[in-house]
Amino acid sequence: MAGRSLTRKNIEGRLVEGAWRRGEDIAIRVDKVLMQDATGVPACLQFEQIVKPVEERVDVEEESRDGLTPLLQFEEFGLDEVQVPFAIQYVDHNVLQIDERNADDHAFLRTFCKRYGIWFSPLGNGICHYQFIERFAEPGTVELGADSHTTSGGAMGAFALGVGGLDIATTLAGHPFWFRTPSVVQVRLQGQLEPWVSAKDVVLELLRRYRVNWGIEVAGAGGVMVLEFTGPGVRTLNMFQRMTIANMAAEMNATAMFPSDERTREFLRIQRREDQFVTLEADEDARYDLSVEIDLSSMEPLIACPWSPDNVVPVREVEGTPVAQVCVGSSVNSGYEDMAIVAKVLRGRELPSVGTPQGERLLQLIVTPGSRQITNVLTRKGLTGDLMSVGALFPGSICGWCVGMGGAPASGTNSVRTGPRNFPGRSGTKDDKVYLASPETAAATALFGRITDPRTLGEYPDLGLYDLEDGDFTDYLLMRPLPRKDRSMIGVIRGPHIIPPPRKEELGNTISGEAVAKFGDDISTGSISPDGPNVMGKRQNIGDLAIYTFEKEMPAGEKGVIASKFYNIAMRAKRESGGGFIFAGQNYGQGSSREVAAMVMVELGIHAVSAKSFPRIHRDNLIKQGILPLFISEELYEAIEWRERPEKGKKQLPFVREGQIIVLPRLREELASQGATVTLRIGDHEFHVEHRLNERERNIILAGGLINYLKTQTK
Ligand code: MIC
Repeated sequence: MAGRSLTRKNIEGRLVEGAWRRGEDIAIRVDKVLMQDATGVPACLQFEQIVKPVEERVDVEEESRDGLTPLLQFEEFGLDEVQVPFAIQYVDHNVLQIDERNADDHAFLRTFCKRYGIWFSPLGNGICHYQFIERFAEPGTVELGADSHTTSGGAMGAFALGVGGLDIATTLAGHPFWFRTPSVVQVRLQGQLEPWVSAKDVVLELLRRYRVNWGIEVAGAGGVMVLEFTGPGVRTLNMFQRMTIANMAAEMNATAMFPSDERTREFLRIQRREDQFVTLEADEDARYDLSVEIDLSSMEPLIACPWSPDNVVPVREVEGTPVAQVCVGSSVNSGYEDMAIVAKVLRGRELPSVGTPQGERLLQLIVTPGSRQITNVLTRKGLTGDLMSVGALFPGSICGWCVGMGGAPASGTNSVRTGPRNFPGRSGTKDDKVYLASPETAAATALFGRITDPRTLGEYPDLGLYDLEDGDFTDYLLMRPLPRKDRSMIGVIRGPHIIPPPRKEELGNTISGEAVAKFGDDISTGSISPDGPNVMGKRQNIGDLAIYTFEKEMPAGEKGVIASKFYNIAMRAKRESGGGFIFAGQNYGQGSSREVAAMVMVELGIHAVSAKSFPRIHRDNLIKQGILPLFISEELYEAIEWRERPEKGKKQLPFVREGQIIVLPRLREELASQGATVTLRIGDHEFHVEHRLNERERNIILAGGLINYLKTQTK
């Protein structure tokens, strides 16, 4: 037998069903689960629906009295605790607390964790992937997270995957995790990075070469692509550098896998967890689906220009571009060295004055270290002080500006950020222009107020050693699971907005409805269900959340007509035509794992989304909510008529002509009989549309979603 990749070894060690055959479904045991607050609330509410629907809302004041009833129901099912060895819930996304919703959600999650045996990391302790790597990730384990950047765990030699909240809920309820046998791509690293060139540049280089839909191209519909890093260059990268690369593998529709070697041991030793170290690497003759090579020594600083992480050019090509804001840290590049380099470059200097459409002002610098532990080390070494005296803002260890939670740049200004995504409007500003770059480039840019190649700064400063002293650890902030016997009196607190999500019914044989929108390529889940405090804070109530669907793409009041809001269009179609159909180009649903981007479709009566391609997570999320993802042909795409063509030079808006009725006349029959296509009619035209669903996925769609499907399995 040919040698095995590290990914394969790891997965085969946990197989419950199926065998490693590319593209075929397998089920594995999961060791560790992580959730964050923004995706965790729907995940926990669905966990309840799986084990037993909680019919009544328990009011905050009634916590202790009503707390017992649902618990007894869980006990009936033998499920009074989660069924994975380790699960943790973080609060790091919905943190602005602009009204009661965020705080009520935090209380719900805290008490839910207490009740069901889940660890809880409170607001301020750290960003999920950073804190998790520091304290919990282990080489050779399988980690699932309700956050697309869970991929960061690949830095530790774990198989780490971002998934939808419902996958998390089913895992917590004791089901194995089903997915396609991955396609494994070897990324062989040679050489060593030159000073001022960083791990961010390595991942930007991958994005520049292979683009955001690489994973879709390599792994196919529903497939998982793993970038497995090998070669002599790997050992030149420390844990935080590996995390940067693994984090942004998500941007290519992939996850990453690094070997567990001396650098891993070093990190675990610093974290006082050296006993969890094991050496792990691929066999020398491991077989890969594809191999690519990067020579670290020949890399130069790169930057992703607006509005896609793969719109990458060398920094020197955009040097001099004026910048009014620099943000460092958050989801990626929030490690010790990432922060230290900015502090060292700016130490004793002043932030520059920059010209903006709103007049002259000081450049704004926002710094978000990945965890309180990292902040403690920076503070002990005087680096937090350096940044503060320059004037940097410290909102805490939160996702913050990366997902539009504050820090929106002023209109018409450029922002350089070390975050992972720069989709249009994600920062919170409609006409934003966000560039993604390394901390080195960000620091040089902050110094001059214009994009600057950091290699012009001279000698690379000594960043000091990353080490930890007793006082740097923050484990005391974590809430550990209570002993089982003490959980019985714990009530789950539900604020007034928290309600169980809607569910679809079993699929009928014929479905029909109206075409409600037609999009171009690369629509992100952040465009489907928007980022930012107002909308992300409403995920505990899908009915409320649905109102904002596609708000960035189909603004309310387009030409002053309120009915052009997507919500109104879809609700009218649901009422008058029995539902809606969405059409789109390539890579529909890229980016965040937020499954609410599929859940709102249930609320809005959407039957199917037909697109040229889908990234894995969003396609999975649609299927699991019972929404049919179809693969549209160019002919069908063209057959859907726009409401009006734009004037020359203007953007095509996704509005379609009203009254285009779509019928899938034999859907149930066709899916059940395992045909490759389903029939779709528009007026007199008939199309045979590919669904690319495997047997399990077909059954989930037939049942009206994963929760219904699981119920049919346990009957
Ligand atoms: C992101 O980077 O887009 C987020 C914010 O972490 C999301 C999570 C979310 O939408 O809640 C993700 O990537 O999954």
